[in-house]
Amino acid sequence: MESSFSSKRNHVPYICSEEENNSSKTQNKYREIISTLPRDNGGYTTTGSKLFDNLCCYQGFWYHSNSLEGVMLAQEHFKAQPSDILVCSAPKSGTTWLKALTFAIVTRTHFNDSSNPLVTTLPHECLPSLDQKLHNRNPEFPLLATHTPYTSLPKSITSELGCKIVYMCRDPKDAFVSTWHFARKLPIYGQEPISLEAAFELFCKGVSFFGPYWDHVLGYWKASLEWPERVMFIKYEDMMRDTVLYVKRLAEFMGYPFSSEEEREGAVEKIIELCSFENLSNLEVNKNGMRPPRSLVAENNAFFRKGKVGDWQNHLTTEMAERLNQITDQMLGRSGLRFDVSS
Ligand code: PAP
Repeated sequence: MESSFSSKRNHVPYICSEEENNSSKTQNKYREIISTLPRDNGGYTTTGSKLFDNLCCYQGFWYHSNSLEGVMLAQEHFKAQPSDILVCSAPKSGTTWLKALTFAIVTRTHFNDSSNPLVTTLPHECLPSLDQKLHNRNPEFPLLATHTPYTSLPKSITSELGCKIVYMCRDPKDAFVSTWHFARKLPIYGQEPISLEAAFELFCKGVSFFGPYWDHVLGYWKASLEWPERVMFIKYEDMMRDTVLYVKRLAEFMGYPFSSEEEREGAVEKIIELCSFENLSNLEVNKNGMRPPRSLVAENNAFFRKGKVGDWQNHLTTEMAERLNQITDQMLGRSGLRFDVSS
């Protein structure tokens, strides 16, 4: 099912022309670099899953080569504008939710309940992606999204004149379990679905999509401490615990604060309801739709599994959980960032 919003939207190229973007010269340049990158995934070169066996390491992070071309293209050509808002996350950390919330907040005066694109479109398709090869910016809504680690973002974003960034992260145990489930739903890549144990070993060694997970989180965490007015750092667990508070903070940070009148009329609650797991996961487009072929091939329902805090308890042994907690403690060190690793 092609979504109505994505097929009608009128995005303009922001990096380079489509011809240039797709030119075999550009593609070959990046592919040549990618072919030289380390691929030793910590001794697990034959997990049986093409998805995990094709990861390569670039600037200290692990990528599937398809997504890396887009990252490189953005690094070379992307020019941030001060009005841009970049929605960032490590995979499976609440991206879908954060995309829906930011989109609903920014566009709230443009649509009514039934005309909102989120009703007919997977949230991922509502925001142009920085690391997709066809780069474009919606002139009306200045939102862009990426999984790219902070240190590998285009310089025009991280420079002093760059744009605002909102970042969502999640307890690594839940992020891992969510990633493993998702990977099993990508039939196109896998001959054999990867076992939980093999995926766990890789994750602990830092070999995960856009991982090491902890380095991804720390990059944005440190940036949020250094430039709090430019980088907003949110935990999935906090957003779950007090969604009203964090949605208001998010709106304010992005420059779209709710007026007292809007608050009185329940605009915050309406957005929360629209973007809730229950609502989004039950929409026809998210139950039975497919992402367009240019994106990662997945059924839309793969992005909606449980949407709960602490589901790791149903999948990880006590030893596995302790090991991840220890790595998390060690990696976060004295950064000041904590997940509630005792739960
Ligand atoms: P992505 O990085 O591939 O875009 P992302 O959205 O970050 O995926 O992660 C998916 C997780 O968010 C899933 O978690 P689970 O596997 O533990 O269930 C998914 O269920 C959850 N999720 C999706 N939409 C929402 C939502 N509206 N509210 C809360 N959680 C959500």
